Amino acid sequence: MASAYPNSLYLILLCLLPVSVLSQTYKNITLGSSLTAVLNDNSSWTSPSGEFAFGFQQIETGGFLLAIWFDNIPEKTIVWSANGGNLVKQGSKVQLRTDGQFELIDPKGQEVWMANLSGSGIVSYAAMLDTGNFVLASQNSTNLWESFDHPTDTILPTQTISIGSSLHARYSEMNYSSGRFLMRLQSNGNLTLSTVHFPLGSPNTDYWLANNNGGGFQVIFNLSGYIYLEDKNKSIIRFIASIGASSSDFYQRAILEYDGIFRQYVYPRNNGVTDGGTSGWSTRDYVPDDICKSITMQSTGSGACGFNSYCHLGNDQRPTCTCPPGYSPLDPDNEMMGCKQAFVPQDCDGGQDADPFYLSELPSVNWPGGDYEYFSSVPEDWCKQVCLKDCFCAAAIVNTGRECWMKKIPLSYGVQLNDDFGTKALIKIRKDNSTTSIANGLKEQKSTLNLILTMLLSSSAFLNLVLLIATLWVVFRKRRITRPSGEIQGIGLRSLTYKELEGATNNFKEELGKGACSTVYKGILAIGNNNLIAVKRLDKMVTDNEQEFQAEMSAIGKTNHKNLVQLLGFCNEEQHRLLVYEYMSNGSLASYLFGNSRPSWYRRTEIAFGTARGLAYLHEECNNQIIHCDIKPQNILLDDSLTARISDFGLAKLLKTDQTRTLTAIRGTKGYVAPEWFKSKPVTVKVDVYSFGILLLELICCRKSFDQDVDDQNQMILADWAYDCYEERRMYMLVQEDEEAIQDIERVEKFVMIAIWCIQDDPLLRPTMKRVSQMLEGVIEVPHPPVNPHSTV
Ligand SMILES: *[C@@H]1O[C@H](CO)[C@@H](O)[C@H](O)[C@H]1NC(C)=O
Ligand SMILES: *[C@@H]1O[C@H](CO)[C@@H](O)[C@H](O)[C@H]1NC(C)=O
Ligand SMILES: *[C@@H]1O[C@H](CO)[C@@H](O)[C@H](O)[C@H]1NC(C)=O
Ligand SMILES: *[C@@H]1O[C@H](CO)[C@@H](O)[C@H](O)[C@H]1NC(C)=O
Ligand SMILES: *[C@@H]1O[C@H](CO)[C@@H](O)[C@H](O)[C@H]1NC(C)=O
Ligand SMILES: *[C@@H]1O[C@H](CO)[C@@H](O)[C@H](O)[C@H]1NC(C)=O
Ligand SMILES: *[C@@H]1O[C@H](CO)[C@@H](O)[C@H](O)[C@H]1NC(C)=O
Ligand SMILES: CC(=O)N[C@H]1CO[C@H](CO)[C@@H](O)[C@@H]1O
Ligand SMILES: CC(=O)N[C@H]1CO[C@H](CO)[C@@H](O)[C@@H]1O
Repeated sequence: MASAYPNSLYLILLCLLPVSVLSQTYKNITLGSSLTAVLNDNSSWTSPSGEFAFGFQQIETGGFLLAIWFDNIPEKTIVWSANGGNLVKQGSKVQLRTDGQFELIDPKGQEVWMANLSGSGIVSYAAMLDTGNFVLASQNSTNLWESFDHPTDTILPTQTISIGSSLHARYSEMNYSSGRFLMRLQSNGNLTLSTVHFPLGSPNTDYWLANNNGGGFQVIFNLSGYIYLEDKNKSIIRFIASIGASSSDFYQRAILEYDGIFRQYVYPRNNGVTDGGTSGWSTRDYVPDDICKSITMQSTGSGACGFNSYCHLGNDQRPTCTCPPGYSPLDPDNEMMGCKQAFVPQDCDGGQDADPFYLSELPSVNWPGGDYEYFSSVPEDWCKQVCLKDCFCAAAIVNTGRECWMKKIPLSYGVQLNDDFGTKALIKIRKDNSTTSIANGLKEQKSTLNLILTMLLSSSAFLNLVLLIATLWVVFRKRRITRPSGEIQGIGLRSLTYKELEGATNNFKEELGKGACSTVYKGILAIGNNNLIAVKRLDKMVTDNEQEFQAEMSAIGKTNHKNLVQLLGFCNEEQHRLLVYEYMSNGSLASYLFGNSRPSWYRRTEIAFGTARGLAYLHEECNNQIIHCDIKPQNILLDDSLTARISDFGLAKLLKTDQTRTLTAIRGTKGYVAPEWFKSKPVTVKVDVYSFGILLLELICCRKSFDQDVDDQNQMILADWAYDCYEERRMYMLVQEDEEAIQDIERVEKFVMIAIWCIQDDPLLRPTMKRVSQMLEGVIEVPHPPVNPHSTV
């Protein structure tokens, strides 16, 4: 690769740098060595520290991958492979031949893969290095081949991507064949992510661009966990992962995943020591932010998801591909691969027999690709009739602007929108199939009722009866005795009946928690990605305005962030107001933090990062700014992977406490409430910053903000004590007996400084949550906080 470019000398020097540093630690693999793929045998060549191994990994029954993986962790995560989609059978062999060629052969002796040596010289040994680089070197230790120069989908610290190099996403999580996405540093110096003309690997559409004006020379992944594009002068053009993590504390990797997102992952090296082994790989940073919206329509290709499906971001910010009603996944194991019609399509010879089909509505969904006809200024009903009668029409898209698009199969670039103009998709489905949705069933019932009414009205003999029925109808509608289940409000938010929730919670049997104006129950319901739900029953509601409630639900439903507990649905029926959330298996931060065993310092810092990011999102990034008003450990929940997820957001407005400022109506909880609540100052997002500051101190010290049982009176109020310790430069007092935190005392101090900034009496002095988040993560410096927080006005 080097010889093709004018700056080859520079490149060779760069390549040699890590080698010379590590050359003493080689464990040489000599000419004539080989490894054989054997079932349930993990013979491999490991690096001197044991961190990486090179050898065969069994991927499925009888299929082996020649790979490099992290060998010190139970997951054995693969970072490179030679034979990707072409798994080899048991008995295959990788050998360093005596003539210096390095090859993979199948049991019959046929060559499957061979290292393409560059430069002059003959290979005299091979070595698996501690960086994760596997090298073939000559007598004088010049590398003639290295796995770092031939990346598959992953890069590791000290690895670079140079001009002309690329990463290919795999087909699915466990299928190492080339997939649909590509990252490349082009010869014009632009770094891009693009879709490919699948199954070929050639690029189709760029969906992310690091730099617009060329000039890129190399992508660097350094030992501090920063990944950036730099120019020839070593100036940083753009950070790709800018959060950072020290390689001495974490195993790290960055991978272009099969869903098209480039993610940086970290894995604590001391995993399990203080944590009970609960952590694993966690995402540090990723691009692009929202792949569903980044991949825009082109003349060919399917978009972020496969054909006929549509894309939306899941709760964990991962794209989810969903089949429309009446369609089923092509590959049940890989939702990215698109959907097929699960019914017999309309027969164009069938005359005008449109009866066996109906249109199912998908609000806020659009497939920009697949148009074959467009009408403007037409009523929606007209559009529906045209689509039903037209055997080519698979779906119609309409909006409130009286526009109508006719779509043919396959539908492409499907996406769920959130700033729509009343856009909705109408999917044509055959009636006599079992896929008829509940929503549609109810719609039909309603139209039958309308039909009966019309019939009755046409006969004067039934006038009295008509009046009676009409009255009942009005009452029926007003009291909303039954609401159609499955109705979608905003984004994927379901409206549920009280009965359904009664059933799901087994008549509100298992109570998860109780607050001032609500009780939370555990339940089982097939909704969202999981079957477990948490149902929150609002006991006290200040607002009984129907529309306001709906509007609030739809606003909360539109928020979507990996550090928020996602609202999945709600029930608004007669006097019942219930909210349905994802179930969080690891309970609240309060029980985690103040429980019997102290969570590790690393875990606590991760929770601080997560909470800060979630709040920053609520304050600055989502469409309608949301002030939480009640940040406390009871409202921070922990999911399966112990990621912090903020719950109960968006309720402040519903409970109307932001307008009444009497002491009793303060929504916040004592100890976490910002001083301006008690004064006649406006309540802003800064009240959350205050509460976060208190929470951060609790995270640092693993104790409650107010604790009467301490020996020293001065330590009763955590905020005051922390300030004293900071002022007297005795940080270690705050984390006594916490070895891990003591080791990281500089960070402890930094966190305390941030907390002191957050709890300033003057809201204007408190930083924004975005800034707090950046300071916590070390992206920006933390200035020294002003004097004692309470001394300001
Ligand atoms: C091996 O490398 C040469 C030159 O670097 C290139 O022309 C050739 O296509 C490569 N072969 C394979 C199989 O990659
Ligand atoms: C190693 O040997 C090759 C020829 O075999 C030569 O081209 C190269 O410059 C040598 N490298 C070093 C570092 O001596
Ligand atoms: C590995 O092989 C090279 C070349 O033969 C030699 O210079 C070096 O000392 C060897 N290293 C070890 C640890 O055996
Ligand atoms: C992986 O996906 C490719 C492409 O669809 C397919 O041809 C291949 O059979 C799959 N491999 C495995 C092991 O499932
Ligand atoms: C890529 O780089 C070139 C300059 O080398 C520039 O002209 C072009 O506009 C850049 N952008 C894209 C999207 O290719
Ligand atoms: C990695 O890059 C970041 C950002 O440029 C820098 O602050 C840090 O010192 C670098 N670390 C190493 C080990 O080079
Ligand atoms: C890189 O450095 C050279 C010479 O020092 C200078 O002429 C050039 O403008 C610099 N390029 C960039 C992108 O800064
Ligand atoms: C033959 C061999 O090395 N087997 C090992 C494979 O890995 C497991 C777990 O790492 C070991 O328990 C086996 O001994
Ligand atoms: C989902 C479903 O039941 N699809 C069926 C629709 O009807 C055709 C034949 O009429 C079946 O082949 C599909 O499996």
